[in-house]
Amino acid sequence: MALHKPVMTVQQHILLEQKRFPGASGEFSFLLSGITLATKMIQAQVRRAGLTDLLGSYGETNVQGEVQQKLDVYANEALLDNLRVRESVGVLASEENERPLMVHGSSPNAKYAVIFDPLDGSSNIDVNVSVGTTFSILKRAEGSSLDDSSSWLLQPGSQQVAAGYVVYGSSTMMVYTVGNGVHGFTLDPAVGAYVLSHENIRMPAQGPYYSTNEAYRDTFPRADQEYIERLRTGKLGRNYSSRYIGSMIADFHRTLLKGGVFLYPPTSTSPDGKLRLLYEANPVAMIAEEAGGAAWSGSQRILDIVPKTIHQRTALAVGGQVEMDEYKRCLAEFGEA
Ligand code: AHM
Ligand code: MG
Repeated sequence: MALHKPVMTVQQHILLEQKRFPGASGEFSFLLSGITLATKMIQAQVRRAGLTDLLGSYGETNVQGEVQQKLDVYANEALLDNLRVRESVGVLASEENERPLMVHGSSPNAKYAVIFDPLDGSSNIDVNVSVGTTFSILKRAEGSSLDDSSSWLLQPGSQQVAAGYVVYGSSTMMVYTVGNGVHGFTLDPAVGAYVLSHENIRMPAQGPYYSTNEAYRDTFPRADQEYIERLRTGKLGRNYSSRYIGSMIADFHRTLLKGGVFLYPPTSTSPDGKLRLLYEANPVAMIAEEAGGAAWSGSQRILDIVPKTIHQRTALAVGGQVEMDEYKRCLAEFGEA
């Protein structure tokens, strides 16, 4: 009887996926290994957060005007340090940094821009609630200037060549897509490797939960208020229950696996929505669509939005087919805002 069970690590998986691209040289898998390594470092600190001196605020505010947690800063540095040494990376853009970093931007070998939110939901960290890292990878547009970071970054999400996230929850899990399905890998802490645990994830067409910050409901646009009312009152043929963690990645991860809808509409305090298009909405939108779901802002498909600035915000509704069809119906009936 064989005692050893073969496993598929995320690195093996990426190498197999890469073979689908003609002329692939291995540089893309090396780039992604920077993300897997950095997120293992981040999870090690997250797991020990109460024991080390890494809890609490760092004493500065970031470009979004939010108080930076020490772990935000640690996570940002871990990603920047591990990615800037990959020669295929030309630009790094982090939610925590005002300006993107040109790393090998003028090298002809630099092809990719990596965009990330190092620690999403970090205000939850002190109370042991799940947080996450998101990433989105764009390829430098053909003919675009090597030294101008905007031409690398201000592309619609439909141009992403890969996207994913890591959720630091009851286990650490990485979910990613290169446009060929969505795959989930659980970190085996004893071995230190992300191991394939959720192959070809499909979002249920209809799920049991809706997820939004109901405290702001009275200030949502009319279409969103009506939509929530329909979910609550059985108009979609089932009685929805509500779940809201306040960590987008944790809320989205549940929505991806169990189905339903997550929404963060415009509110009186965040009239353009709170979430960031490049760091948060684009990666989850690509994953949702690849898994059979959809993602919309108040007026259009998230992946069609052409960004004007790297830190721009957007309204976001992301979920399964049945929920999102009804969402679009509400937008058509009640207008977007
Ligand atoms: P962050 O990137 O500064 O951590 O903020 C984003 C977080 C999301 O994870 C979450 O969906 C949202 O903020 C929660 O906001 P609210 O507390 O307004 O419901
Ligand atoms: Mg954040």
